[in-house]
Amino acid sequence: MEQTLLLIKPNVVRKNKIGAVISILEDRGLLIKKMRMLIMTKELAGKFYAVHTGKDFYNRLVEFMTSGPIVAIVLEHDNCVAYVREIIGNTNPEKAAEGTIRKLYADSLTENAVHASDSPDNAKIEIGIIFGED
Ligand code: FUP
Repeated sequence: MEQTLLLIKPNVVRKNKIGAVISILEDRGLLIKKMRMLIMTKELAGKFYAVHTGKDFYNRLVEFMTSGPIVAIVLEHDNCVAYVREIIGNTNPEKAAEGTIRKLYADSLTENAVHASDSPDNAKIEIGIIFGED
């Protein structure tokens, strides 16, 4: 069964909405296979967001992602990557559809509540970065 990596970002943790986000995921039938709370180091954020190195928003993104605890979750479902991307909504919360996690809990384009892998190949890479061999 296909898996994806979802990150609940620091703004959601600060707003006490971890449970609200997890409820949406479970209510949509997604299975939680692994979960851990962690604080991203600058090094881990650099590895995770390597494709964005050098972009104008990169420093802002790394500062935000290392600003407090995050919750990392491995989810499983048929067609999981595309399904979860639909549930989280557009990267830009102003463009996200009603009822999506980003529409509900994002504070800005950078503080956009959650991350989810954008392809099955990236899901494998990202799960490896966060969960390693466990
Ligand atoms: P997504 O795959 O939806 O997480 O979006 P991207 O990979 O395009 O962007 C990664 C993160 O960079 C986003 F979650 C938010 C941040 N970002 C900005 O802060 N500014 C931008 O202009 C684009 C992305």
